[in-house]
Amino acid sequence: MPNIPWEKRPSDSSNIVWRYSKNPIINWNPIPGVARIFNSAVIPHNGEFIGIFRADHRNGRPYLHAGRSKDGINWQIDTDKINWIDKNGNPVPPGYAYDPRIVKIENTYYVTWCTEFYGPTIGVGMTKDFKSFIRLENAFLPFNRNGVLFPRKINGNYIMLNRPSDIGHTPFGDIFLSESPDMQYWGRHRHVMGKGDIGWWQSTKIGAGPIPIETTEGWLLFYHGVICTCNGFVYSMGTALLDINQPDKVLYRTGDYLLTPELEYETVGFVPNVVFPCGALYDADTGRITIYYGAADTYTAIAFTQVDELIYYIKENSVIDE
Ligand code: BMA
Repeated sequence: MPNIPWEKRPSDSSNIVWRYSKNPIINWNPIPGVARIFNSAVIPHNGEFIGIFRADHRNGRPYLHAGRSKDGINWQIDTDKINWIDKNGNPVPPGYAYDPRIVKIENTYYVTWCTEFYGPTIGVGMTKDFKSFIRLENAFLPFNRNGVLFPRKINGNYIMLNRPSDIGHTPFGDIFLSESPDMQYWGRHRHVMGKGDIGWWQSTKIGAGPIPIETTEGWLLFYHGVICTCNGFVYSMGTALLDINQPDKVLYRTGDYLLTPELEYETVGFVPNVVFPCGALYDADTGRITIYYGAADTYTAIAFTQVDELIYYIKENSVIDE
């Protein structure tokens, strides 16, 4: 994907991850009836890009909308939410839906998100053409959030990172991994990594972010980490490398965040102080990575990094706290 969004690191910056100078790329009231679009996921498609967006409607409830872009920055987002159907073509009632991820596995696009099922858990759906969207079984019992599939089967099974949680705002949380032979039955649950005092920014809870990126050094994972301050939660972004064949094994993990709320669109908004990555584009030839993140539960923003520099950084600064 040579045409993924890209901007050079500013000459006065030595950050491993740097923000797009024209952030945010999606602002307040982006389409009729929708107040805010954030925490959203993107994927390459026919030389262009498709996004699955978390759109908080003016009634306050979040739904998923599809969108298209030639450059990954300017988006045409459908004004209608995605209407899921079941395998027999019958409409599935739209519950709330938030924090989507999208991945292509063997010619099928899978979407996972936080769905309504007697409380939040992980919904799963698929599409081949972005016209009909078929709802599959929910992956887990309530309560669970941050369901993130790997982009290929590992040892014959689909693998999903996930974060057991509660029905509220969850003052705890580690990243687990579950396996499925058929995208229906999930089991062989494993603990991947915990919140930790290795960095106070991730001391309350953590959750997987974009689809893990396969590299020669392991699965590159971006995740969010949360601290509970006297003014509430603050969401930052960290990174880790997981073993290629046994991805519940953490090889390296940084103690410092890569991105934390600093700029106005991250610190001021519907929920202040949130940086929440849900999508990433990777060009293997140049090593460029574009990360899509929600800012302050209000905006969509992007940031950039270079894979070889990032991996070097993770290895040099690794602090494992398992
Ligand atoms: C989490 C999710 C995210 C949100 C975050 C901060 O529990 O609801 O969608 O970005 O809280 O409000």
